[in-house]
Amino acid sequence: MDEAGYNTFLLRSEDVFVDLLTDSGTSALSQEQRAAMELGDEAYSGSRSFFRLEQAARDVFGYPYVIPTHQGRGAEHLLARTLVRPGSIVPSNLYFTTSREHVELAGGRWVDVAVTEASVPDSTFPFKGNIDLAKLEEVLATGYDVAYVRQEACLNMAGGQPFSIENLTAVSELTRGYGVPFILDATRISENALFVKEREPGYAQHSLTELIRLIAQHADGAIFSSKKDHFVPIGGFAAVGDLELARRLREQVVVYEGFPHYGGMAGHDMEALAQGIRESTDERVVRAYVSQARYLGELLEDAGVPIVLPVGAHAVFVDAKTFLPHLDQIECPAQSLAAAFYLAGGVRSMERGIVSGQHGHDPYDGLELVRLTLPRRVYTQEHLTWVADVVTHVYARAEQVPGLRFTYEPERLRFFLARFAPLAPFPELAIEGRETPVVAVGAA
Ligand code: P61
Repeated sequence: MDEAGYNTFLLRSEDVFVDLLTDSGTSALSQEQRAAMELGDEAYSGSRSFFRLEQAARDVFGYPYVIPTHQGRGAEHLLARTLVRPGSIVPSNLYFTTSREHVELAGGRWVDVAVTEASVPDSTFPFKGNIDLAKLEEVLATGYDVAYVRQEACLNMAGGQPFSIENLTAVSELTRGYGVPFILDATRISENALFVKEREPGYAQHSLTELIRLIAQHADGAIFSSKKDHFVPIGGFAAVGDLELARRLREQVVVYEGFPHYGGMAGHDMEALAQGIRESTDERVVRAYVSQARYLGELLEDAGVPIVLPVGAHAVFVDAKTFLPHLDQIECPAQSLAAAFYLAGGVRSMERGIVSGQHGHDPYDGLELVRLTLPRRVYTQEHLTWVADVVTHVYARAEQVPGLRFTYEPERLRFFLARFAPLAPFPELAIEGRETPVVAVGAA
């Protein structure tokens, strides 16, 4: 941790035992995806692989125009350059780091219109991804220049929490009533669809395919980081319903990503993605990884560890403010707790608190979470038991975990590259007397 500046992003993967940093690009490809990759058509333009990708995205989401990008933030970049005018605003549920950054780099301003429950870890409200309609209406009615309204599926920063179709419908009607584009961050749309099926009255009989399409059709377009729901190591896209908007996005893609028939991906990447999009509608596949998160959540809840409720789609989020009550938020409790989990048992997680969320010099008193994120189709139940043991081991020694201070603070998206030093020495945390599970994961 010393070498890595107490930042889990800066660890080498070979020094990690169970890697729950992210579900981004870390899932296992299926044999069908690997097979499809052999068909990659690497033509610069007119690639067959692009047309297969376009067809898969059209079939599943229903948007006619598909603009590929190297990953999600590539699509966010194009969208911001196309729709954000200097001084305009983007109302959204909470925020996502790269999404907000691109809006601001284009001269726009981010406005949070999430429901208040989104920021309350122990609230069991089932739809923390909802937008507060009164807040949104106030923003729309005040006469601001609104670039677009954004709603994120399975809201990452709130703990992977879904919106309801009832709320989505109301947001869509309200936004369109004001003549403003409505754009989804559909990165985790499959899990959102599954939660709707499980939690929202009237949808239990719908297939995941129907629900994904229904959600997508409420918006004018969507951006996707395909590194999550589509199981690919790299890839993303924007998809829209309007030809004029598609043309403007394509004018940007040729500048920043590549020709619109590959957008920063290789032909074989597009093949894996086309197949992954189809797999992302398979309820058995989605249910399998969502229930892994639920399983880990139950182990932690049973041990009394404070976590975000309900357990979300792709991760279990530990509430570091409650876990480490002796630390002030300015001492970066979640960053320090992530370091402690690594020291205790080689478990890599991610800070989602003040280090990720504080904006410029504004004071930050929002969520302070550590995310234990589940790569899809990768880990076994035994790994998750290990993770729960590690977390509960640290919980029993929580009062000894020190705070951190920055020793290097980058100007933008500081959490990726920042370095820290402990404010007091870390205690000896490594779990003694227990063999690590005999499972070689990611062995070179
Ligand atoms: C993640 F620490 N997520 O969750 P890209 N929208 C949404 C995302 O979750 C997302 C992107 C757009 C990551 C990777 C990551 O602060 C961080 O394909 C809802 O990563 O460019 C990415 O998609 C961007 C980790 C990104 C971070 C930013 O782990």
